[in-house]
Amino acid sequence: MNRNLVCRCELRRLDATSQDDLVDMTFVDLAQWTASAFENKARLCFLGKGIYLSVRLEGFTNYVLKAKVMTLVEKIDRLKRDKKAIILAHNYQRPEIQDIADYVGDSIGLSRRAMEEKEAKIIVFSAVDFMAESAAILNPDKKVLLPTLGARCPMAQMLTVEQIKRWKVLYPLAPVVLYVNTLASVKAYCDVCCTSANAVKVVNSVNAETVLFGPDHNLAEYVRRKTGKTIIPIPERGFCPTHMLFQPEDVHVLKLKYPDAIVMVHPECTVEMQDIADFIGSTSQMCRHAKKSNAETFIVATEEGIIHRLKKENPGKQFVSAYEDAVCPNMKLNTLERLYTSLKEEKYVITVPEPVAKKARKALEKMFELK
Ligand code: CIZ
Ligand code: SF4
Repeated sequence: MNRNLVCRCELRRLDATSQDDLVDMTFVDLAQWTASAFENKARLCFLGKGIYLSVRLEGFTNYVLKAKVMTLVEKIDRLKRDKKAIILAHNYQRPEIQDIADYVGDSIGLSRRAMEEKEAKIIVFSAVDFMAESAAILNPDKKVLLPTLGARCPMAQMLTVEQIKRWKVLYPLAPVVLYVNTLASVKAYCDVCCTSANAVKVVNSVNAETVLFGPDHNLAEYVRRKTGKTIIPIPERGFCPTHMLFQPEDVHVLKLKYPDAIVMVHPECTVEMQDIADFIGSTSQMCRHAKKSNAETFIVATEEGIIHRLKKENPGKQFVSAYEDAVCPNMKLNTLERLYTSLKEEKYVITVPEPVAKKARKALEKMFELK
C-alpha cells in the first residue's frame, strides 16, 4: 500500500459532546498501518461540541473514522472500572440506578456490603445523606460519594442533639435507641442504632423496660406493640412524609380489584395502615416475604422504588403500589446523570469528623453485633 497517500479531512457532526463520549474509534476498510498512523492525530481533533473528524484518502473510496457514542451506562461502567469504584443503591432508587448497581438493598444491607468490600477505593452510595454518612463512619479508609448533596432525609432532620439531651433529663435511666434515619451527630448521643428490619430485636436486647426511641413515631408504636415495653417517641411526632401518604381507603379500593392480594406495609406507615396489613416489615423483609409466599398479588405500602426490585426478583407475581404517588423526592434526586458526574468528579465526598464518628460507630457496631 502506498504510504504517501494524501489525506483530506472533513468535519462531521456526531452526537457526542467530547472525545470522552466516544468509544470504538475505528477506520473502516483501512489497512491497519494506516489506521494506527492516523489514530492519534484524529483523536486530537475532537475539539468542538459534537464534531469529529473523518478522513478521506485520495484515490480510495471515502474512508471514515467511525466512532460510537457511549451510553451513559457504558460511561459509568468505564469510570467504575478505571477508578475501582462500586455502586451501592438503596431499594428506593430509580430502576435504572438499581439496574447498574453492584448491590441493591436496605440501609443495613448496604452498610454491611460496604464493610465487606475489599477491592474498591470508592463507594458511590446512591441513597440519602444519613445512609452515606453511616457508610463513611463504618469505612473510614474508603472514599464515600453521595451523588446529590441535597438528597437529605427529612425524617433524619427531625431529631436534634438538643432534643435528645432534654429527653435524657426527663428519663435519665432510659436507654436511647435511634433509627438509622438520623444524622451522625445525633447517633453519637444514642446507646444503640436500629433499622426497621431489626428495631424489635434491638429494643428487646436493651436491658430496660422504658426506652427513648426516635425519630419515627410510627415505628416507635410498632416496636411498642411488638415488645410490650414503654416506648417514648422522641420527638413526639417524627415521621416520614412519603410513608404518611398511604391511607387505608386506597387499600380497600385496591382490594376490590385484587381480593386475594397480600397487603405488605412498612412500619413507617401510620398505625391505621399497620392495622390493615397482612405483613409488616422493612423493604428487605418484604422482599423475603414476597419470595417465599404462595400469593400471586401483593399490595405494597412503601416507597415505590421497591416495586422494581420485587418485580425483578419475582417475575411470575404481581406487585401493586398501595399509593402510586408515594415517591420519596429525596431518594429520587439521584439520577444516572448525577451518578456519572459524581464518579467522574469524585463528589460529593461524605466525611464525618472522627470524634463524632467514633461515638456513632459504637452505636452502629452494637447493632451489627446483634445477629
Ligand atoms: O432501612 C432502610 O433502608 C429504610 C429506610 C427502609 C427499609 O425498610 O429498608
Ligand atoms: Fe426519609 Fe422517608 Fe425518604 Fe426514607 S422514604 S429517605 S425515611 S423521607
